[in-house]
Amino acid sequence: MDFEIDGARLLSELETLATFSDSAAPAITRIVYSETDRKARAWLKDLCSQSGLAVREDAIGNLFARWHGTDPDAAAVGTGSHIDAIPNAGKYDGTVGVLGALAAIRALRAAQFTPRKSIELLVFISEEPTRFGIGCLGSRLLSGALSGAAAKRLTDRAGKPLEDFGDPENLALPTNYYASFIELHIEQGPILEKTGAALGIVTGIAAPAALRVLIDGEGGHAGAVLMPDRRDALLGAAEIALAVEAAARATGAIDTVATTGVCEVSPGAVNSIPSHVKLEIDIRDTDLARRDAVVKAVIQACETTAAQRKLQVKTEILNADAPAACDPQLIEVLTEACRAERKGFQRMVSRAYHDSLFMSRIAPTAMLFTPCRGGVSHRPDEYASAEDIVTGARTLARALAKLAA
Ligand code: HGY
Ligand code: MN
Ligand code: MN
Repeated sequence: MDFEIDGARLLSELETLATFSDSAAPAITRIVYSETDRKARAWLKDLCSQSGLAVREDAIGNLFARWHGTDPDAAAVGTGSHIDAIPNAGKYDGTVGVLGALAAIRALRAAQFTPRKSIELLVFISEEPTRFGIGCLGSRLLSGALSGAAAKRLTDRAGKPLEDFGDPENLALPTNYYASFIELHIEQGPILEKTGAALGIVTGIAAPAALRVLIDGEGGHAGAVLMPDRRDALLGAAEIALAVEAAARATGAIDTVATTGVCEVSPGAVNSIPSHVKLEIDIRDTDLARRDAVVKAVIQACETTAAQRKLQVKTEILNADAPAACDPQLIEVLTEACRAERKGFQRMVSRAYHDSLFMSRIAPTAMLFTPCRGGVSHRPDEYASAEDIVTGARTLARALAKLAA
């Protein structure tokens, strides 16, 4: 069976979704639970209803859009991704997996395909860590990886608790709610473009960890306090950031990566010695033991810097998750679907994390990648070609048809 993706409609919907942004084009900023995010999700909800899907939303905003199959007792085939975006991001991260899946469902309906198993588009809330410091909040709660009680302790940068946005209790999906789950996503790396493949079949998702480090020094007048008397929190932070880089490089493995992505200095005045710094550090590896060794080395470096510079340094592990292996049968289904597409494809790991990292705990899960130019992502110049996006959506349609038959 061949399926016709309405490419023009898919691309125009991606462009419309990109207009829901709190930064000037081409940069996209769509932080979860912002007014912009709320409007984008309301727009998307309408789009799903107009496409004939039964839409429901859970208490924190995960969106479920279901095409009921002929066998109501059969576990559904799930697909989907996220539409929240970090500050100053691109327009394809997450959105291709949501609107591409909607386009795939429309193509199946247009081809008079009748699913035996229901097909459900799931739009995860809060995949990005921007507001609450932890990624994949929606899928952690849906998979039971994070309890409602633990989620209630999360607050955003303004100190607002997650509960102000919705009750995170009792959101976990029953086991075998999905018979399978496939996420379409841009690669966010350079491999597919380098090898010229149009499609990537993900075999595993790297293990992410995030740390928060709070550094307290003395502060004081930039002119009056002499150098030997200073306890400058920013210099401690600088040493720790360099230790983060050194710890990642020291493993000798190319799959170990670490980034100090957040550095907030206070009081933040040019003539006042930094008294407090907040760092947030992202550490990943495809190998769990290696990743944990880097986390340990970074915590050790914090303690050494604290002692040497007479600073108070508090470290907190925000998350330290296991890697995910994708389901071998689903990898076969995706391989068959890619072959039918008659374009180059290859198997690969995902260094970015995705909601599939947690969906793999409650259902056989796999991911389908499409190339992104120069491997650039989480930047305004993130770009995926119309042709590649349509190829990804059509390949997903094939896989969904096979799984829901
Ligand atoms: O950070 C990540 O890997 C994902 O893009 N949120
Ligand atoms: Mn992202
Ligand atoms: Mn993403």
